[in-house]
Amino acid sequence: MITQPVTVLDHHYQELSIDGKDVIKGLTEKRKNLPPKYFYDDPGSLLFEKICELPEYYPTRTEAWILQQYADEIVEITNCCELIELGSGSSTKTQVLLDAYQKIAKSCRYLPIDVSGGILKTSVLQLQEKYPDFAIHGLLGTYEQALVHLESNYLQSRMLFFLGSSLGNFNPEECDIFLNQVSRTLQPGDYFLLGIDLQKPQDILEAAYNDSQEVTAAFNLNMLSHLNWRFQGNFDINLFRHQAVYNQVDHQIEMYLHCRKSHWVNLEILDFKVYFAEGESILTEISRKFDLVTMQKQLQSKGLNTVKTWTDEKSWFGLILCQF
Ligand code: AVI
Repeated sequence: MITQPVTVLDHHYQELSIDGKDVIKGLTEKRKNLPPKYFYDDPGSLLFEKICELPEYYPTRTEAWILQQYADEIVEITNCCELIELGSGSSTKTQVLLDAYQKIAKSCRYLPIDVSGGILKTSVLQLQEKYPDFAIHGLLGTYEQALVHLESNYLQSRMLFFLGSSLGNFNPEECDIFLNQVSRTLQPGDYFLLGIDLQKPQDILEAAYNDSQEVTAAFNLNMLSHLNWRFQGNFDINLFRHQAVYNQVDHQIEMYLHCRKSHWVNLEILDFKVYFAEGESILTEISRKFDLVTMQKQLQSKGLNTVKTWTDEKSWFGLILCQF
């Protein structure tokens, strides 16, 4: 019997989540903004992979280093049967954990979850070949859909993990909702492994999001090309300029597209026209930078108690393992 490597969590997902209402809403607000999910069309996903390799963009390699150092210890502590990864992407970093699980010859179930069907399917097929003793099955959907699905499909002891500091792209309210949902998918004794980017000097943060090769600029501007393609728009990317600034009060990087010259933009499929004044900005992403102790307290308020934390030598990135 050939089983499908990926389960689509909501067959209407594509139509439902990209009806563009959020674009209209964001661009009609006083401080214009766009949801970061529009970064990730195919070219955007490729640009993000390139960002992860940039010399200035430390989070990916720092988290990978921590995982390499401590994967055996994580496996020894958790020793669970079902590994679930939210926002798995290419699952590259995860393989360090899967290797460590394989060493203790445990037959695990690995469920990678992503919104991007292409990358999910490819990585599931590759992983099935690499780890023939593991049951590997992808779930295609949003975090929210996946967490609802997991809540009502509990099989065995779990470790849920959310790496790459993707939590930082949620505002505090979204973060709270997300963590509530996470704890609803866990049973007493289950684990949650969270990777978070930590607060550090402004110059290091701003360099990571304003890289010298301008890959992050291309990634940010690509959002407008994506909207053009999806909604038959006429954004001219030459009329916008990328900038990322660190907001020291809210401890977050804010990525903007600044308009160089006043003009109108039309998104035909949405039947929507919007005016940009010269100097006006669109906020396309926040990337929050956390304090390890404060985050542990927030997790604890959701019943997620820290078992152990790990960081790198400079304390730039943190991994928190908690138990429900
Ligand atoms: C996906 N996310 C955790 C990245 C970040 O650092 O907030 C997205 C990113 N934006 C610009 N560079 C990377």
